[in-house]
Amino acid sequence: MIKSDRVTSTTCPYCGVGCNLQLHSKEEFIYRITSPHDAVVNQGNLCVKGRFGYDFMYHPDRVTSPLLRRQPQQAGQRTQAFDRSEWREVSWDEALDFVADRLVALYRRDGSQAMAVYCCAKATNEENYLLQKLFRALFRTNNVDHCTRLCHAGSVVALQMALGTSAMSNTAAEVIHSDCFIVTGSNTTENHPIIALQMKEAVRKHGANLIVVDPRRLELCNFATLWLPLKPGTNVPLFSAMAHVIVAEGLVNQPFLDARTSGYAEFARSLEPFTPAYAEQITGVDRSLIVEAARLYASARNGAIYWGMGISQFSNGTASALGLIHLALLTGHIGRRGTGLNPLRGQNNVQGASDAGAMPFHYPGYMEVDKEENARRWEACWKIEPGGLNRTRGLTTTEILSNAHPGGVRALYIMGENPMMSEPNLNLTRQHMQQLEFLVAQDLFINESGAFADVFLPAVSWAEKEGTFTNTDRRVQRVRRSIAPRGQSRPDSDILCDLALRIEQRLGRPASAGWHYASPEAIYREMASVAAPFAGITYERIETAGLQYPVPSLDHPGTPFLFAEMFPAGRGRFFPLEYVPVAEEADEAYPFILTTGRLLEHWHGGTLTRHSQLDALSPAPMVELHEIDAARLAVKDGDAVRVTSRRGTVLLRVAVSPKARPGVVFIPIHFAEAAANLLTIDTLDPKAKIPEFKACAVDIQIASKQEAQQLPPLPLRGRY
Ligand SMILES: Nc1nc2c(c(=O)[nH]1)N[C@H]1C(S)=C(S)[C@@H](COP(=O)(O)OP(=O)(O)OC[C@H]3O[C@@H](n4cnc5c(=O)[nH]c(N)nc54)[C@H](O)[C@@H]3O)O[C@H]1N2
Ligand SMILES: Nc1nc2c(c(=O)[nH]1)N[C@H]1C(S)=C(S)[C@@H](COP(=O)(O)OP(=O)(O)OC[C@H]3O[C@@H](n4cnc5c(=O)[nH]c(N)nc54)[C@H](O)[C@@H]3O)O[C@H]1N2
Ligand code: SF4
Ligand SMILES: [Mo]
Repeated sequence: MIKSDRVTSTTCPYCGVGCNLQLHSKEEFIYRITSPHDAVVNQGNLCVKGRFGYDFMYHPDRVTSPLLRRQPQQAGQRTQAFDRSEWREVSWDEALDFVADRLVALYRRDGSQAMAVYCCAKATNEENYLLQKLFRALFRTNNVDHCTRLCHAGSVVALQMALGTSAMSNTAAEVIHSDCFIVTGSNTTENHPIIALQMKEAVRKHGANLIVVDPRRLELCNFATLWLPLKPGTNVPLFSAMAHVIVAEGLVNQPFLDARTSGYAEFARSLEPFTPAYAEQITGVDRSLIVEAARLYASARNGAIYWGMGISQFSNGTASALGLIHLALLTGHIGRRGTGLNPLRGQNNVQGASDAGAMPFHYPGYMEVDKEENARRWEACWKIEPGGLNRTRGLTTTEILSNAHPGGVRALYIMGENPMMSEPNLNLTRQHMQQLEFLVAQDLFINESGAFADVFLPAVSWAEKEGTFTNTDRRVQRVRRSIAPRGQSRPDSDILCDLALRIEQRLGRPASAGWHYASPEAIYREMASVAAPFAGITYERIETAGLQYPVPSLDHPGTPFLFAEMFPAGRGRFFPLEYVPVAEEADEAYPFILTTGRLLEHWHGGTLTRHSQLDALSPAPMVELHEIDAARLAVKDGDAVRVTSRRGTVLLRVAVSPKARPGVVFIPIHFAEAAANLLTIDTLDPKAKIPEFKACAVDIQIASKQEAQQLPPLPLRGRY
């Protein structure tokens, strides 16, 4: 019988903007996505991914029954299996018993340090809460992390150091209340498209001055008052020179400095060498532009800063983010509407996964794992004996894999991540993956990492489950089920509770009743009962529109902007900076700087978007070059080239682009057949442990005719 059409209100599964979606479905088929004009976040606007990128759910490659590898895998000799014939379909009981047996056996043999988990910034808050609870409460390990490590880790560490907290301080839509805003290291048009619309509105309708600081000539430059095209990796001298100008010209906000900051005098002294002339030498940006940008931002009534991966993904990522924080502290452009320090969060729920404790240093609510009182509170909540939880900080994402060897990490559980595309230096990452003794993948597809697994557990997409996502401006929003799970696939939360009970039984722990939840909301409320910022959030309160945490009590209205009165750390702190160049500069053998990033139509390793109609819009790997470089190499648009670094090589087509800067080439990260991370360097920021994804040295050679024939033609896409 044909049921009538349903319309289900939910939240977009792609980026951190968190647009409201209405899924139109008939029976178990979603046939259209729209958004209402009164949607708080996006006012009815959607980008191409939110509107058309949902059909991956129905792709024949999607796995909808549990799978075990036919050929048992051994540490050191693990292989990749994409072909379904290499797997055996099994029942959920067989799959989960197998996972529980193997995990418990390895835990008994090698202890908690041998266990590790990657949580999932695409899954819900509730699911991430459960997964970290499972590993912390049952395996007593803090080796819990997720893709935030590869993303805003530098920003998070810097914000924690300077202010004592790390989320975006203001609401993105407040940009229309700024009279000057800086966008740096963020290709907002392609990666946070709806926020980019609001930025353009701020310029065109409200007359704001936009300052773009980015090596590439981004689409937003068309709206900018100033564009500072810096050389990749030189954020620290650029922002320190702006600070130098602000101090030297007396543009500081003295009352704010006196009342709300500490360490200014020493910091001001440390700025002396960072003259605009010195910065021009290093960054390649004309000194007059640096001076003008500093004046424009400092003399604004409400100045704001928005930033992305071009700040944090460097071995000097923490210092780069501190450079921006200093500008806000010097000028007092923080703590009011239309101001702020705004690291644009990437994945739909990377903010939420971090909030829910998917981190090696923090329980849910950013409660440090090495503080006794925090451990005590979670022990009480999880009904664990006092002293039972591990008080030692765990390994980060990158450290988990590099510690995959006998005596180190032996078992890895991956819920919805793809390190074999997203980690740097993939040839090395592959060796690490092979060293694991046991690997579980819980996903919708067998991606490049799941192909190494012993067991595959089929999860459902966002449209087949209930829960919450938290967007980039700390807004907790509902995710609702529109259609039934495909095949035997199950929501991550179901899989995890079922598995946890089987593990508890094997560990001989008394059945704790800690894994029977009446609803996803019951999971959320358990987390909110200990994690103070979420105490006032209930599903009823976010029925029609989300709430921005902190929401400390049930009658609190939520917090659109932070720091009106003070910083969580008390005073905002300055940290004198040194300029440390990137690990690998261009040289004779590798004469170009490679920078990597994203395209509008695709998502990371492509697991979702390349199984969607979106792939037709951008089906081919490519390298963007400036016309001067194209002439130097004697190549033209569409020619096939080989790009090689000290670590690997890829084959792709040339896209001569007005966005490129001479000497700097750009490769998008979405294409497994020419994975950008075969080239990137695995140097880490010492504090945040984030890899240097945004700069390494490469060489470019014209490909042979045979090689060229392997590549599809470039799409006729509009270039943004
Ligand atoms: N379509 C699409 N949207 C996405 C994603 C996706 O995969 N596809 N991913 C999401 C995720 S997880 C994230 S984290 C965000 C990322 O969103 P962005 O931060 O916008 O990501 P990138 O494309 O990596 O671009 C970063 C920018 O940094 C610039 N850059 C490079 N070097 C430097 C430098 O030294 N200094 C400065 N100031 N800039 C530099 C690059 O030119 C580029 O414009 O996007 C989210 N949105
Ligand atoms: N060179 C280079 N490398 C980079 C970057 C860069 O700019 N340059 N950016 C880095 C950044 S910022 C990030 S965030 C990382 C991203 O790195 P990852 O998080 O590893 O990448 P994704 O491709 O988003 O992986 C998400 C996986 O989750 C699955 N999935 C989706 N929904 C669900 C769900 O509900 N449940 C489950 N169980 N699975 C689900 C998808 O099928 C997919 O396999 O990449 C990093 N790597
Ligand atoms: S801007 Fe982000 S949240 Fe909005 S529709 Fe596009 S991908 Fe989805
Ligand atoms: Mo990210």
